[in-house]
Amino acid sequence: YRVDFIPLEKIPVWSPSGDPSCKPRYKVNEELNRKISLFSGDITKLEIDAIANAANKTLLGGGGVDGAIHRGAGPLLRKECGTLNGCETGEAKITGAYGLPAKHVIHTVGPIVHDSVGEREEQALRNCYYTCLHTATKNHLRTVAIPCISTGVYGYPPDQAVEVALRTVREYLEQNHEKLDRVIFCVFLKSDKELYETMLPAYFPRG
Ligand code: AR6
Repeated sequence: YRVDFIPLEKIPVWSPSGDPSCKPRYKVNEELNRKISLFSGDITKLEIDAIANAANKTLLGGGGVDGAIHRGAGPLLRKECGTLNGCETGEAKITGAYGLPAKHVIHTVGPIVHDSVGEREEQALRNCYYTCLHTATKNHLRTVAIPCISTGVYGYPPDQAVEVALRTVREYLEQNHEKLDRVIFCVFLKSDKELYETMLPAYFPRG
């Protein structure tokens, strides 16, 4: 047991504070609202069923959140990743989490944005979120945290990525609410925390 591990019980369900700065885009659904959290910090500390990794196609490690996950998990993660034959953009592969407090890592590969976001990139990012949730439910995992995929080194504008993330999770939960207990949006930058706080009321409005 390590004191800096964060169990699910310590991660509050998201609840909006103050006036919503955004018009709702979906109906009020308190059941879904209770399944959402916004966690600001290091995803590798979360003691939950699965954390998603914003990896690259080799799955052999890298910088950013990928680097943090591999550092925390230790060399056995890289060893298992080496048996997976990589991963295509928009797809996901699941592994153990080894030295991390989570039970599994779901590795996904986001799109690289060169100049502006097109249909292809948006669809690929949507696929990342969808397939992470689908991989979790297929494996009977009920609590999952997802970082801001593609918005670091891969250059996806965070203000556009947040909409894809929230929309995809909302739609997935509407179809599969009985299969998941919690989806945690894990933000690392203050600017992303603010973006999510602004946009969450549009996708998960309160009654
Ligand atoms: N916990 C949560 N989020 C984090 C952490 C952490 N410990 N560290 C960084 N972030 P990035 P990408 C945030 O660049 O854009 C790697 O080299 C970060 O602030 O990690 O999908 C891979 O191997 C940002 O908001 O992922 C690939 O080559 C978000 O994670 C490439 O980067 C994603 O930033 C993938 O690029």
